[in-house]
Amino acid sequence: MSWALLIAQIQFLPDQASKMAGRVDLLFIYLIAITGTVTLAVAGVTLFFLAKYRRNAAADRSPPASSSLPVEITWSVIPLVIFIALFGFGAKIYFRESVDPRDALEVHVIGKQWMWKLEHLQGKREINELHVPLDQTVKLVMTSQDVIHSFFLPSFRIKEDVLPGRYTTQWFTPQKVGTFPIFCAQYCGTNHALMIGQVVVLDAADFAAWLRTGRETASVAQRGEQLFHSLGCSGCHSPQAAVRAPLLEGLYGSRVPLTDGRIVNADMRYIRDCILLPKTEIVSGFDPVMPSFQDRVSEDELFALITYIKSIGSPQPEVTVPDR
Ligand code: HEC
Ligand SMILES: [Cu+2]
Repeated sequence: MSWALLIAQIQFLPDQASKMAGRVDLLFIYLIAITGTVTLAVAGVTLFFLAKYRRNAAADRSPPASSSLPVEITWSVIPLVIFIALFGFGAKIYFRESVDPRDALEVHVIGKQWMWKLEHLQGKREINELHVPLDQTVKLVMTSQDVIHSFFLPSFRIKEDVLPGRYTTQWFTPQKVGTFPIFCAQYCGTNHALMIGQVVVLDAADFAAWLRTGRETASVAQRGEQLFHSLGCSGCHSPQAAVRAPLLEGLYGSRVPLTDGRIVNADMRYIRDCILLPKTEIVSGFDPVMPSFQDRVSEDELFALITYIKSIGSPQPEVTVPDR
């Protein structure tokens, strides 16, 4: 490869493929500019004094005059403003990213050694590849079925840890048609470096066509409903059941009083824990008779059950404020 070609390949930053990318880059450049300026200034002054006060130079070595208040104030206030601005800028982006968007396409992500399994709510599944439509906000709900991974989409300026036993979310709005890399950014064992893939951004029509390809699959909610029957959930959670258990219609997004006096948001975390750790949060007024399904359901079955419970969920909007 010639030098010109090699240099043409060097990019200071990855593609800006999401709406957030420009803002993140601006913050990054601001940070580099400030720290670069300070570094150069300190190095410059150091070199200047090295030369000025070198041995045998005819410089004035008498102790300095007493300090000057205006100088002290100037060099305290100006850096303060510069660094507070940095904080404000970063906080603004952070808060924007932390609030879950409404009306987003939900995609489930399961990390495992050493691949990414992705699932669209319509039921379509992918491995190491994520197809998304242009200009549509995509919300990722992620978990791991083994160790800690990290879902990293550099072109969308998104990186989030993917943890066993927990759901983490991230979202982005693709702004450019094309393919962009997926990496795992958390060392997760031998083949960590091979845990890569690509995001394929299609325009709306191409995306709709892509969704129709392949064989017809049940939606995630439909699979959840089947599981709800085959695992015996419906044996307790139905009006005809002999056991007294709460009905799950309208549960998602509501607030649930527990026997210990707490009131919790019925979000994905809560429903997941109800299924795996039923003894930790007992709904007020019910007996703790629900068995744990800890080793009986896989991560994608959990997604399906929760999506089904969501689908029979609440008329009110989804709870977006976390418990903490
Ligand atoms: C043996 C009967 C029984 C079975 C089987 C059962 N549950 Fe339960 N479930 C209960 C009872 C009783 C409660 C209320 C007490 C508690 O919180 O543990 C409950 C609570 C829940 C809650 C919290 C409800 C609320 O109003 O906050 C969820 C969610 C739930 N179960 C889901 C499931 C799912 C999904 C399955 C199947 C994988 C399942 N349950 C299987 C008896 C059962
Ligand atoms: Cu990994």
